[in-house]
Amino acid sequence: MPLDDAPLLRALAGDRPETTPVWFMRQAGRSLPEYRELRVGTRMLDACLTPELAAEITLQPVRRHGVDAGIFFSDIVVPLRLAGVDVEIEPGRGPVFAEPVRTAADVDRITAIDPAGLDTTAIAEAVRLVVAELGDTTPLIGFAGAPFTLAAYLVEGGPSKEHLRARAMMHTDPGSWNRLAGWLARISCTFLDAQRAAGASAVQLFDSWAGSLSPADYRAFVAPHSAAAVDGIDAPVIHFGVGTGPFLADMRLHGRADAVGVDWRLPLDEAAAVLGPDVTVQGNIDPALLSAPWPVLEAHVRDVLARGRAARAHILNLGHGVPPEADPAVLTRIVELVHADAGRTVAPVPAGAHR
Ligand code: 1CP
Repeated sequence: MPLDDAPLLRALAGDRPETTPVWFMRQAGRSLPEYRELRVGTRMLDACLTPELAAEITLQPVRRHGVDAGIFFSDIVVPLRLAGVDVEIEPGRGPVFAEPVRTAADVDRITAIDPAGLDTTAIAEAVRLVVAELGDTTPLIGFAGAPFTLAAYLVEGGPSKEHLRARAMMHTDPGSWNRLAGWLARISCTFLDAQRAAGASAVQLFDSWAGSLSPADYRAFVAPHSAAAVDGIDAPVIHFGVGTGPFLADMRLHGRADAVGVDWRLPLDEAAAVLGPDVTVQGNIDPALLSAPWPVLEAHVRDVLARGRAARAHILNLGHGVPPEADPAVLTRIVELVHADAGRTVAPVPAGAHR
């Protein structure tokens, strides 16, 4: 079977394969005992930049769960590390920058680095190892952080709740904001390009924190830079954010996104009604329900599948990443349930019919 016939790629092209493709954001890592074992003694970013290790961690959830895609094991800040920016990932916390980028002079300094000069050798090698192992049945999804989500860490210096400093910069110094976000778009584009060139079949742009923005700020200060991050990437694009309901249609990036990822707050039939007939939806099992009794979770998964039929095509996923404490056996059981569901034979449900 040529890789183009893989359910994930068919769904991204707008088709409805026999079974709904399923994968999980953050399926690699944290929740898997075999991951925790491999990671002992290796810092997160060092693991990302060791090709054999990154490849093996990428493959672990594919083998264990039988998901329809691998997601490359890396992090949104890896290309910044490759650019020479002083960043570490602190266990239990997340990305931390030694020098936050807050002033016009800080922006000048960081944007003087040429994104085209990044050494992506280790990334390309890891992707090649994964793709060779996955063969022509399971596609690999490459990914990058969207400029706003990267800026949310870079301007603050680390994780924050409301990303106030990045959002303030848009209004206090729009020139600096646009230079920074434009540079981050080129950094992420270089990262995506390296993964695509080495064999990734599709890419996902993570704008995890976009939901902290107003629709007006999203449109004016963020969407153009996100579109630039995927500009020229010759592969289907999935665009994901959390809490983006108020500006979901903008997440299509004027047609550049082949699929839009929806979080657990918005039922997929309602999302499909907003997104229209030209885009695939991805989502949106509530990660909180992974710990619910199986009959409760099963009913929820079936409801997500039914509502997903309102869209042109559906990729089943969680509404956000796998929580670290999730039981991996539950994820495997979801994959089995989705693969046993003969989605194609069921007529599409009109938007809103479930309410
Ligand atoms: O020591 C560890 O194991 C660190 C935990 C960890 C892991 C496993 C981090 C730190 N990043 C990752 C891998 C990772 N990050 C992947 C590949 C694995 C997979 O998806 O299967 C991906 C796609 C990411 C992307 C990423 N990093 C996002 C977007 C996705 C999302 O969950 O919204 C974000 C926001 C980050 C930043 C980040 N990196 C790590 C953490 C703990 C965080 C979040 C920090 C915060 O809460 O702000």
